[in-house]
Amino acid sequence: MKRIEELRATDPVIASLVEQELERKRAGLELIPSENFTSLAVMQAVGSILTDKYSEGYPKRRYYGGNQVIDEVETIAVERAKQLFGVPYANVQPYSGSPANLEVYFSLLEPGDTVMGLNLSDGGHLTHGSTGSVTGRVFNSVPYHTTPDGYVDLKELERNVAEQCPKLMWVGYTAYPRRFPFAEMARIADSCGAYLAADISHIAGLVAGGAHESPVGYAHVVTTTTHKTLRGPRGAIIMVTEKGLEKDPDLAKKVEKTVFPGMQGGPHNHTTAAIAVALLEAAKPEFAEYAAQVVRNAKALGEALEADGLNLVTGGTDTHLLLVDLTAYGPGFGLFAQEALDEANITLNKNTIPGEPFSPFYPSGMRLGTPAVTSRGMREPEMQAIGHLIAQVLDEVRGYVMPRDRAERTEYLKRFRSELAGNARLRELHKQVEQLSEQFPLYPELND
Ligand code: DSN
Repeated sequence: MKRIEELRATDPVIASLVEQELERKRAGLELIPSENFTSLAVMQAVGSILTDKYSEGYPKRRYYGGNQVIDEVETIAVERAKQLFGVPYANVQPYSGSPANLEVYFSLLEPGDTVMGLNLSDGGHLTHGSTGSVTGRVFNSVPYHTTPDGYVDLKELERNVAEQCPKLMWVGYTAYPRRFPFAEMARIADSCGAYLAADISHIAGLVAGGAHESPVGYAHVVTTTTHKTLRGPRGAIIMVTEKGLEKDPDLAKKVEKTVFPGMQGGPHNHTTAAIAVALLEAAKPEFAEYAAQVVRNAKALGEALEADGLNLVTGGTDTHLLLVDLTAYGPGFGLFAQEALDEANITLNKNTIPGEPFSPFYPSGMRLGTPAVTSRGMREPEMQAIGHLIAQVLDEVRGYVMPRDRAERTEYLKRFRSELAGNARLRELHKQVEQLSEQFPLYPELND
């Protein structure tokens, strides 16, 4: 980026790090499925003067003066969210996905109430009742799981719901490659009068672009981050559906009060403006084409990986995301895979797989996806090439076996990392990654 002269003059250290990150992205392949490249318009809104304003409250009901402009910004963002997703209420103030989900709990539940979300290591999210999160400690969390073949185990869920009717159920996942079962989950939630909250953070862009079914006819509440497939700034939205208002006409008011003053202070107005810009972009026909291409690319990448002998959880994908089962390389191989791919400038993340045989920190799978490479303009032929590059990188580390003993593991990983750094074939693959990436400029409009 050529426009950080003032930052460079004031703080050359941070400016240099920003440039290094830009270079890392430019030369590499970003395959973390929850990451993307925002437009320059979104970044300009994030970097705007709106960051300076305090505006606790809501449009026309603020605790500070001088909010004439901010009121308009927030109103536009809210209206665009309502229109894009087809909901009667949207709150664009949540700072990010985890606060948004906490705000849903504290709008709907009392401490100790029963909640059901997909188990973290089966592809759920921390805030869906994991014991690592406050949500699993303040509420009575009864997680559901995936079956050994990787699909949501609706039968187990149905049994659990019949036995201990939860007050809230989450449908929404972070490492689940198949369509989110909104209709099935709604039927189960309705059978005991539970609230159904859809967390569409991963697939919001696909929903907006028509490449995944919308949860709006099924869920009472919908949450999403704005920075994943939706391609906006880091932020979040809570929406209440017509179905939610039918169940509780005060639901929108409850959410509003929980967000502010319940759990947050001043809204991040620069983010709100950038969310508005992203929502405008997401309503355009070219975004629908983008969303469809994200899915086509994920399928093509999955096919390429399978052709090279890799094993996909559920055998494929319906979305932007792929989960690869690496147990054929050995339990706990995910870290070797992630670090070797990092060495070649291919970025993805190690991930647990259904029935994880090792541990969450040393898992046996890897998670990858196509939102960011699709934003760069890559299509099926590039997915073929990327799949093949990944398989070649993994071949370089085949044979490493993750020790279960902690002290042994520390020594082993030291040796692994030093061998990785000296691997000439990985350096060659790194060059090939660079050559591919550089054909797809990040900001073609800047010639940059
Ligand atoms: N960290 C996000 C992801 O990568 O899926 C979820 O919060």
